[in-house]
Amino acid sequence: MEQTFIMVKPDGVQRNLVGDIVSRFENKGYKLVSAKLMQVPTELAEEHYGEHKDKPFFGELVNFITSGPVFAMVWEGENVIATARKMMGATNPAESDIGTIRGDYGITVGKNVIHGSDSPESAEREIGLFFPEGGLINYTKNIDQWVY
Ligand code: RTP
Ligand code: MG
Repeated sequence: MEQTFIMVKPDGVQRNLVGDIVSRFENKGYKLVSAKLMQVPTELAEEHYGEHKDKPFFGELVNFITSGPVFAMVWEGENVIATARKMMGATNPAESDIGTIRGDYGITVGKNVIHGSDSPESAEREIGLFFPEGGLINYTKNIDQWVY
C-alpha cells in the first residue's frame, strides 16, 4: 500500500491545527503509520528542501521550518500521495481552493501550514529522512473493510 510523508509546519503547530489535520486524513480513510513532534535540525531542513537550494526563498524556507516544532507523519492508503496533495491545496494559499487545508487555513506562500510529498520518489526519500529509525507500524484497522 502507498505511503506518504506529511508534516504540519511550525505555523500549523503554533496555530493548533495538528488535530484538525490528523482528523482530515483519518476521516478520508487513510491510516496513520507513524507520527512524532520534532524540532527539525538545520541540516535536515536543507536536505529535505534540497531541490530549492538555488531559489531566492531557500534561506527563509529553512529558517521557517526550523523555527519551531513540526508534526511529522506517515500516512498510508490507496493513491495517498496524490490525494494528500489535493487535500492540501495549491502551494500558495491565495490560489488554494476553499475546502483544502491551505485554502482554509493559510494566507501567504511562506506560511502554508503543511507539507506533503509530491511523488513516490519524494515520499520514499522524505520518509527515510524524517524516520531514519524506520519502525513504521503495520496493522489492520476494523474500518479498512468499509473503506476498500
Ligand atoms: P511543500 O514542499 O512545502 O509541501 O510545498 P509544495 O511542494 O507545494 O511547494 P514547493 O514548490 O516544493 O515549495 C516548497 C515551499 O517553499 C515555500 N515557497 N516560498 N516565497 C516563495 O515564492 C515561495 N515559493 C515556495 C512554500 O512554503 C512551499 O511550501
Ligand atoms: Mg514540495
